[in-house]
Amino acid sequence: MKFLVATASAVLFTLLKPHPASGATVPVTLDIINAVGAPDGFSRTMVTANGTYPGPLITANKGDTLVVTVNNKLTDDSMRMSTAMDFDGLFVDTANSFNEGSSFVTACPIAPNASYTYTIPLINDQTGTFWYHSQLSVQYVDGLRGALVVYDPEDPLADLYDVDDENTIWAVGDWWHNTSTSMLVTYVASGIVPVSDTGTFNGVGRFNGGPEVPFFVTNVVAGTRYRFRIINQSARNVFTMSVDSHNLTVIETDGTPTTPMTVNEIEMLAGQRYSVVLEANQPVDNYWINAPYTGGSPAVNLNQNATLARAILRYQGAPETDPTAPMSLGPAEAELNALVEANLRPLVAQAAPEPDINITLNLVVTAGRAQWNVNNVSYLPPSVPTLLKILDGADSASDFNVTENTFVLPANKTVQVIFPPSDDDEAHPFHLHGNNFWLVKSNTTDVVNTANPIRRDVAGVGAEGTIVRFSTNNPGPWFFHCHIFWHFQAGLATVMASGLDEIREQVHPTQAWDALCPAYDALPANLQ
Ligand SMILES: [Cu+2]
Repeated sequence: MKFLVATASAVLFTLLKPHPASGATVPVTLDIINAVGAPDGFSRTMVTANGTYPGPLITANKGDTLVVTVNNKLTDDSMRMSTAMDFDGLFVDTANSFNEGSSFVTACPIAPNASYTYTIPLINDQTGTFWYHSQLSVQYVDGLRGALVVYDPEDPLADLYDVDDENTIWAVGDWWHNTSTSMLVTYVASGIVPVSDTGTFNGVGRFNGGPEVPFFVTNVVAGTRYRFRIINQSARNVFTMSVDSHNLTVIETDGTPTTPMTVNEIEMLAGQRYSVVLEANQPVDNYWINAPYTGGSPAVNLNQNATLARAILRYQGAPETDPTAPMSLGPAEAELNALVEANLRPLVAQAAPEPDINITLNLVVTAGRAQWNVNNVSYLPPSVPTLLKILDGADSASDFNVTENTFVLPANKTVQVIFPPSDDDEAHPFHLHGNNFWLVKSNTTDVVNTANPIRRDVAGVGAEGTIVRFSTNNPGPWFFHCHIFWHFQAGLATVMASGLDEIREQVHPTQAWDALCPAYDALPANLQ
């Protein structure tokens, strides 16, 4: 269904909004193929969905069922040949936990020349901005990442914006010229996390000395309000978003409708998402969208120039040229009004329940090595997925390898996880699968807020300490890990496995799921 929208300048244009009926089945086909591309002008072989970086936008409506068929057509064994798909931030019910896509937690990877269909009912009226990426090793570094939006036909904040469509997605991400597999070898040998060459904005970017790849252009019409959905699809980098001369009003945080909060700069950790409303209320012109990033020392990689991570906001009627303003990193100090995570409030206030269980997680790196530890354990993926062990009768923590760092929890309880303050200068974006959490203490504040904390699924863990609470009322083995995938690969992960009896009662995997592990286990190493 198409709506005609009249803007203040009396320009008519069509606004693509999905049909409002919910409960539809949304079929999606992702062909995972190697493709040669040059997002920043440097040509390399990539792992892609349907040949593009980022992959195609997936859209659905509240209450729909996504049916995503992943056809593994990878042929280049200089990178991982198997694959797995995670749909970041979507709630997953217990019965469907086998379709959650986390390698060696809820499923085995998909072998080359094989297919798997992830059937994902969208539950709990969840809406918002999400993304998908490979959840096998650090494979998404090679390009396998894309945006996923669940629209709300009854969005309570719809009055605040006029346009929200496929042209209002801003996906930023870190980009490397080397393959993930070669960089993983270097990381293991050196203990130094690979420093990106480039920051990409909707799949294009520039590096020092590289070609002047045209910046991505977002077209706007004066007098119109846009809902931009910003996704940090990085495996490491922190992006700081701003638009010259424009404010950004946050209305969504990782899928949680948010009490509108107007700022002019937003720092985003890997995996985080925000929707912002931008009103095109400035003189017709070109404006910089600034997306500088941090992630390791630029001295380690001389290609890196964070100032070159940007795009152009172009008003209808402006010349097709770069903005004349200098490239800045964001608002000047005197005008800065940066988002403070601790100040975010959900549109629907909800107190965090009192915890039944407390867990303290201490994150420590093994000095000089590519090894991270949570409470002295460095996570290693098991050969038999956690879920399969549970279905086969695993009942307590001792039924899992120590290196699975699996916390066995009762169903229908509230779990509080305390991350004590650390002396890390790089915050770890901890991400919970299958759920979100109440962020009762953000790393940006000393204050504990249990009355109306924001609910999200990725939050920074660092110098100030972080406290989250989550419910185990949708039991499952849910990955809880750092979204800096280099750290994740180096062991910075746990599994929060709740309600093991409930899992056994409710989870009935398909034959297609049963076939994944035998097929993967039979592969020679270069095809895994
Ligand atoms: Cu980390």
